[in-house]
Amino acid sequence: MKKILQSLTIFSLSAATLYQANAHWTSKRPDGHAPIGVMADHKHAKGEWMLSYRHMSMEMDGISIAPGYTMRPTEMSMDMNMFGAMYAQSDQLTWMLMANHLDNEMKMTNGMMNSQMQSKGLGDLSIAGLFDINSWDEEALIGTIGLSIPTGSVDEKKAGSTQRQPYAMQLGSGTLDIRPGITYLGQNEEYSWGAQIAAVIRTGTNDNNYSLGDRWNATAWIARKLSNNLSASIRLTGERIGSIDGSDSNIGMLMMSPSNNTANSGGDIISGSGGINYLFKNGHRLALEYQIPLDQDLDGIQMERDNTVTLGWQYAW
Ligand SMILES: [Cu+2]
Repeated sequence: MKKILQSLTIFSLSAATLYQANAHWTSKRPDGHAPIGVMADHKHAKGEWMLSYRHMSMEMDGISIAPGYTMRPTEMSMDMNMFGAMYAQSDQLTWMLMANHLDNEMKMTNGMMNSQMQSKGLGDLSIAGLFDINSWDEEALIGTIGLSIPTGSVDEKKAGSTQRQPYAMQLGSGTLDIRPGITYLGQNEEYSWGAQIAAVIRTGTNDNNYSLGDRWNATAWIARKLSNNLSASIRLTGERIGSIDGSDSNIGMLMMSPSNNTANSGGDIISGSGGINYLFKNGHRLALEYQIPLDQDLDGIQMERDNTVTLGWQYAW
C-alpha cells in the first residue's frame, strides 16, 4: 500500500511538473516570437528589455507601359534598417520604440534616356504600448496602441533641382499617425500560431498639402518548433493601402510620370511568406523571412510589389 501511495505521489508530481512546463504561453522558444516580418507581436515579463535590428529589403517591378506619361519608373528598391527597443513596465504593459533608416532608389526612362533618383535618411519614429487583453493557458490576446511621429522627411528633392521626388520616394508620412493593433497568439508543444490586425491611421495633412492613405494589414501564421533552437513558419498577409489625399504641387507635372500622380496610389496586396527563427542558448535570436506577393490589385498605373526579404536580430534580457 505504501509503495502504491509513493508511486502515485511521484506520478502526480511529475504530471504536475509536465503540465506546468506547457501550461502557459511562453516567448522562450524559437517560435515564441512571430515571423520576423511581424512587428509588435509579443510582450515581455516585468523588467525585461529587448533590443532588435531588422534589415528589410523590398523590390518593386517597373512599369512597362504608361500611356500618356512622358516617363515611367523601370525599377525601385527600398532598403530599411529598423532599430527597436522594448521594455516591460509590468507583466501587463510593454513599451516599444522603433526608429528606421531608409534608402530608396528609383530608375526611370523616357524611352530614350534613363535616369535615377535616390533618397535616404531617417524615417518616422514610432512609440507604442502593448497590453494584455486576455490570456488563457496556451493562448494570449494583446492590444497595441502606437503613435508614429513624423521625423522622416517629405522634402526629398531631385538631384540638382528644387523639385521634390515622387511620393513613394519620400522618407516619412509628414503626419502624426495612430497605429492600433490586436494580436492573437497560441501555442502547443510542437506548434505555435498567431494572427494580427494592425492599422496606420493618418491624422491631418502634412506641410506639403497631402496625407498618405491609411494602411490596414491582416496577417496569420503557423510555425513549427523543429528543435529547442529552430522553428519554421508560413504566413499569409492581406494589405489594404488607401490612396493619397491632396497633392504636393512641387512634385512635378502629373503627366511627367505615373509616380507624380496621386490617382496612381492605393490598392490591395495579398502575399505569402516563409521564415525561420533561431534562438541561441544565450538568448540571442536570428530570423529570416521571405515574402512574395500572390495577388495585387493596385489603383491606376503603379509599380507592382516584388519580393521582400527581412533579416532580424533580437536580444532580450
Ligand atoms: Cu520583444
